[in-house]
Amino acid sequence: MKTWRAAAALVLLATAAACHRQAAATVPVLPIGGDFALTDHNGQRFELASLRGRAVLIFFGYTFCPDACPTTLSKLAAVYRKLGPDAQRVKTLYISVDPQRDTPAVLKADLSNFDVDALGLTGSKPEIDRVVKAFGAAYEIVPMPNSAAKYSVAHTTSLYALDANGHTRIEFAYEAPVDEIVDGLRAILAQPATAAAPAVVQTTPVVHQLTGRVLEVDIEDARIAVEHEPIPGFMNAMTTEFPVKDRKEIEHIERGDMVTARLVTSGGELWLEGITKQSH
Ligand SMILES: [Cu+2]
Repeated sequence: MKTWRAAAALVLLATAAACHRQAAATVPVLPIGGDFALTDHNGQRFELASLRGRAVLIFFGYTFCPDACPTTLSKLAAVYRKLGPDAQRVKTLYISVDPQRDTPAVLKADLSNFDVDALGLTGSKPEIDRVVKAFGAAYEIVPMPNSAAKYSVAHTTSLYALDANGHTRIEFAYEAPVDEIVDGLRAILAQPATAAAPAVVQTTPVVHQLTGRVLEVDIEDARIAVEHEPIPGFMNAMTTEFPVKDRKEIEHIERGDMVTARLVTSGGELWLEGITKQSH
């Protein structure tokens, strides 16, 4: 069983309303995040607390990422341009969920391609998993035996904005446009200081809808590989191997079938259930 360290999108759902309220006078503190320490792209120990006084953007990803991460970094370059003088008050943290490949040097080289005031962060897997979980993010190593890269990493794509006290204020969806992020940051920078402490992430099950084509069925291990469509806020379109809750559900499934299923994340794990063959 692959280990999932977070119940991802519950927080997304719970905070969607908050995102729309960001233009109001008060931007609520979200019950996710909290202080952490990792290793920065210069090989130095980094503590979030060292950024008190600045707004902070955080996202999780990896430098081998073919799509979401470079797209986010390009968008952030536009955010920084648009912020003008306020840009100096905003630091971006790019936290790797692929510490095996993302050494500090690799992160530093990757970030040099983008005009973003960003620090790449890595660490041991337990250190990273702790932060992933605290933000209600998630990732999954996806083996790709036939590819030179050997594996890819499916990961959540939210962008978290923290205030000058390190409290998480806004969770932006991957699709959030530049203006929404700029406006959100300005609202955060205008907030009065607060001493409210971030609470703990909940682990209530979260359900996503998955649609895709089955590439492999492994009834014995109760797993199927699915080439699936994008799962908004959670995963890009890609091939992912999923455990299934009940192997009986895949006894009638064959390679090549189009299926829909519920993708459930809960208490640090994920699985498929309600697997249904689509009629053509
Ligand atoms: Cu990515």
